[in-house]
Amino acid sequence: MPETIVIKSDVERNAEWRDAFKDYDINVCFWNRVADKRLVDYALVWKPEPGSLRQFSNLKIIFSIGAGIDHLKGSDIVPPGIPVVRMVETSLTAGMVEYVCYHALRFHRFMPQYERYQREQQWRTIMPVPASARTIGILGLGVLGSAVAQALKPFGFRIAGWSRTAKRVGGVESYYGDSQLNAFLGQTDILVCLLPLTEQTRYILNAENLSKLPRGACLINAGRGRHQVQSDLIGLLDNGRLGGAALDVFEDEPLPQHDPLWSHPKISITPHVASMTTPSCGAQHVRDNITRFRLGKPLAHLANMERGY
Ligand code: NDP
Ligand code: OXD
Repeated sequence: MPETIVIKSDVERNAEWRDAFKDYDINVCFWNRVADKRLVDYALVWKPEPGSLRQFSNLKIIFSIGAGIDHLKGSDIVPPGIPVVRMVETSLTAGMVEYVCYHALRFHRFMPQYERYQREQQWRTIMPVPASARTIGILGLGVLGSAVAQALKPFGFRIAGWSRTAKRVGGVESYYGDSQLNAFLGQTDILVCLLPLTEQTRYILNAENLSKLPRGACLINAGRGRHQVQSDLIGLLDNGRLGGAALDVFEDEPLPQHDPLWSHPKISITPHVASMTTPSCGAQHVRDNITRFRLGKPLAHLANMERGY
């Protein structure tokens, strides 16, 4: 009898997910529509309720629909002993590369200022800065951070990355650990956050750290909303310490109607869409891992739940 995977995604994408598994030897069923819970072997989920995965007593692997696994942290979400695999797939990476490159180039070429001049019907020139005179610093040099670094390199920027452990990514200066954070921030003109949300990284984008950036530096946060202290950010933008911010993620999502971030003139907002898993590519990653599991091979992109990513 074929194995079964249960999927908890946005319902509008169910048909796409079903299609993406159709040539694979597996039954697909959807959340709240499982006939026999004991027959579920795998779960592919985004934000399951605490206790809800416990209903599948024979679960073998939990797959996160997203790259981040912070939605699976917290008591009684992942039943003890069940491995968690994070999402790593080509279209998710490509989407993040597009989002970050777009905003980095937008800040580099003073587009927020030119958009304001246009609204004010002002014909004004800002002297260009060559890419070679700008440093883009990426917090988190993992799957997404490294891909972004490689994509930005050909423009001629100086690229630096900060991670927990030292990295060798071609043409990227590696900074690592808490002791090198200040040196990394001190020379970063455009700061990109692609960290996972963990106890160590929570509120890392606070006034103390952001004040170490050169005056007028810009921030792109596509990691998680709880990386940034929103009131600190507004203060630094208002007093000119920061030149602008592109934010895709927020402490509370959806961003509340009356949040001051919505109307801040130096902030550009997107509703957590920097990148998204595409069912066809995401299913390929899940299928490859299930095949590895069936053959007794180690799983790829296994999350370390203790470490938090
Ligand atoms: P990875 O696990 O591949 O990379 C994480 C990176 O962060 C690693 O380089 C790791 O260092 C570094 N890191 C973790 N903790 C610390 C720390 N305490 N100090 C310094 N560095 C640290 O993750 P991905 O690149 O795949 O994804 C990153 C995040 O992007 C996700 O967790 C998610 O929050 C976010 N995301 C947002 C999306 C959006 O649409 N806004 C879409 C997809 C992802 P090391 O390698 O040395 O351990
Ligand atoms: C993710 C996300 O983690 O979309 O993949 O936020």
